Amino acid sequence: MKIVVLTGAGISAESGVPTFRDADGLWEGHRVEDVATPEAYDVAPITVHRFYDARRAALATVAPNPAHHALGRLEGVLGEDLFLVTQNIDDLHERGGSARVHHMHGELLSALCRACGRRTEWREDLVDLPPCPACGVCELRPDVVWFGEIPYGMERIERELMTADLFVSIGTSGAVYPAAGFVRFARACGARTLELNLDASEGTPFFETARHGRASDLVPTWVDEIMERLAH
Ligand code: BJW
Repeated sequence: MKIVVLTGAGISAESGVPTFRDADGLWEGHRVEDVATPEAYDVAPITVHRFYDARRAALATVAPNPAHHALGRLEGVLGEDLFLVTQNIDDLHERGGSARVHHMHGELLSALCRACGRRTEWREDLVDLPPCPACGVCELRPDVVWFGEIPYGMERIERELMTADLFVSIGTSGAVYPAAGFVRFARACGARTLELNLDASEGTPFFETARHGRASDLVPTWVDEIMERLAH
């Protein structure tokens, strides 16, 4: 059985990483257009760097929760028959045991050089405008995908969706495209579809089945069900 799992901010919420569109979301203290577009970065790079530097530093204070660990267990059983694509830029899936994670919106622990295009693993602040280790130019930006930019690896994602038997969406509001369109694409290609989310989302009507509750409860239960099915 080939499974594609899409995750969003809701899977990391119980680890203490704020979501984007809930009441205490990330954009509460920062207007989206101040931090999440390339145009905003051009106007105020230091503001944007401070925002992402703070989030990068906060990663050290959080840990994966049972939902991340459950997906790590599932990969251990399914191997390449599981494709995990996340909109999240944190590293909680990796720390939860998932070795192959497709970060379609980039990664906090990576810097992108605007001069040479090289992506470099990065754990320090960027606010002091350090030089790119590859070309030496001081044009490093957060390696994340902002509005108006093309998410990473779309062709690969489409290929995986086309061959999926099951598409599962976990902890995402279904408000941001192209990820919000995956459920319809997967369905059109013949996959079954399941939503696991805290409550009804914009995407809920497009799923065959939806279960609502906390990811730390829903995901381990669902993974146990799949493992049970695979064992028989
Ligand atoms: C729990 C829980 C718990 C809480 N347990 N659940 C008009 C129509 C269609 C599209 C567009 C349009 N106008 C513009 C567009 C395109 C635009 C877009 O979608 N805009 C919308 C606002 C309409 N998209 C883009 O520009 C994208 N690029 C693009 O389209 O390029 C063109 C192209 C595509 C493909 C091929 C070729 C060309 C880029 C989008 C980039 C998004 N970037 C961000 C920032 C990343 C960096 C960062 O993290 O700072 O990505 S925005 C932000 O939203 C972030 C997230 O990944 C993304 C999605 O948010 P997510 O994960 O869903 O979080 P929330 O907070 O919204 O939801 C959390 C959910 O969890 C909620 O439902 C809760 O209930 C739930 N939850 N606790 C389970 N404990």
